[in-house]
Amino acid sequence: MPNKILVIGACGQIGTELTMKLRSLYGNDNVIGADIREGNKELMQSGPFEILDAMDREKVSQVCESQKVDEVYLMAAMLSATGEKFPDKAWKLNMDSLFIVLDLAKEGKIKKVFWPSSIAVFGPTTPKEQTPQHTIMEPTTVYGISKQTGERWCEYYHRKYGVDVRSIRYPGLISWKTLPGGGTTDYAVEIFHKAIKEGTYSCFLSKDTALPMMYMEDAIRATVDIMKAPAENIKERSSYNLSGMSFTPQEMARFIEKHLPDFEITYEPDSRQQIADSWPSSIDDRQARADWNWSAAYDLEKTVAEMLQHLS
Ligand code: AKB
Repeated sequence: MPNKILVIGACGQIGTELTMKLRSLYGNDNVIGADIREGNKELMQSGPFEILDAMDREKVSQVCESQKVDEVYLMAAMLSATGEKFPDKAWKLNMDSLFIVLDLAKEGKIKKVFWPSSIAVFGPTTPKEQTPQHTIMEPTTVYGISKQTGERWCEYYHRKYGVDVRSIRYPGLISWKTLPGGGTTDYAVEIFHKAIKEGTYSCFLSKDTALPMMYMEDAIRATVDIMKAPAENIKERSSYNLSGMSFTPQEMARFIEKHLPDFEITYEPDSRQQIADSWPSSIDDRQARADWNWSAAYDLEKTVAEMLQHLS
């Protein structure tokens, strides 16, 4: 069991729920949330919090040393769609923050690192269906390039310096507690807010764009489980493929209509369509299943029911 955990990017879509889960598992005082801005009330009030820029090497190091942190979850990142608007900033944030944390682990100042990768590491030349763990990876977004590069560096730091770094290639994540920001899969969350408030949604992807997705509860469980697994079980030190469900906007809309019969969806694909077209439709996660017992619990039907119940 870790003594102290630091979650960098604690106020983001994954960070918020991850921090709360880790606090419930390891004790509120043992899980420090950190972000460049404050987050929701529950997160701010339930345990320690630091205002922290993930690119500030000195401050990250000082928080880890002064608080005797032994595990860092680095959740701060600029996602695919925003990254295309600000390529320099995306590259700098995504890479600088990773090196800071990997170096702390290399120097023995922290014991374990979690770093999220993404299905964005794949590109148009990758097999689209049941994308294998090891395959062609030619990402076309800055975000995808930063994640693929990050994966190589994680593997390198493990092999060369023995750093215990663990990683998952998250698909699009669906959650009701915190909104996503700047991703290509964000429609799968926005659709619920609009369906409930306005009864209509204009989707920025075409109706038949199938993408890999996952309900947040599954993603958080996967994150906790991969970090708890014995080190010898983690055979993939770049990042693990992880699959929850795959669906198109039209399929999701049909499930929403079962609960809200008047719901209407229209399709106006924008620049995010090109990004979505370069990503896989479904993911083969057999290695995560074999190595650390991963298995998803939520399908599309269950996810839609949960989202509508919590947001209504
Ligand atoms: C995005 O759409 O950029 C992210 C991701 C798949 O990593 N949700």
